[in-house]
Amino acid sequence: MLSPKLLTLVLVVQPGRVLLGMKKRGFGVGKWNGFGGKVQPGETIEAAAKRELLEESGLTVDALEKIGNIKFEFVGETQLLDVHIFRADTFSGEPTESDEMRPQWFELDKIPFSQMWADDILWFPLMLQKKKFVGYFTFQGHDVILSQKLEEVEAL
Ligand code: 8OG
Repeated sequence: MLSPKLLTLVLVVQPGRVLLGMKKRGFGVGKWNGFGGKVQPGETIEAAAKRELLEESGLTVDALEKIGNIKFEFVGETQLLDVHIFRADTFSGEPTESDEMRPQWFELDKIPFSQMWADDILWFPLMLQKKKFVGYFTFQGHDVILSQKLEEVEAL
């Protein structure tokens, strides 16, 4: 039996660019990613998304738009990562490096997919077009996708 683990991920998007952070330690180290982490007991998913964004990037947001939900299975591991993905189009504050992440803006035609999780290149185009999606990916290790399902949905 897989035990689900709730995680958040926030992409901050401005006209023509997206903010990513270089993960400095832990799970996904060395990859560019949005900002997020584990939902704590008693916390809503959205509150967790805002907290993790602030902790890792220094940015505060009022409104987050739910944009996707992807579940990740890793062969040989018992946890199923249930990642709730949000997009933020406005924010306050200045991107600031934290212990976990080094933030950097990327122009939309220069997103560093070769240094990101392998699934991201499949759903970033949907996210950037504000299309909602759900997915299920099975990984072998952290770089190889064994099976994938990704579909657009009307609502999450
Ligand atoms: O707290 P921690 O840093 O371990 O949380 C993991 C973060 O990584 C969380 O924001 C969810 C995110 N994440 C995955 N898998 C993937 C993935 O395949 N692509 C992207 N972009 N993010 C992922 O756990």
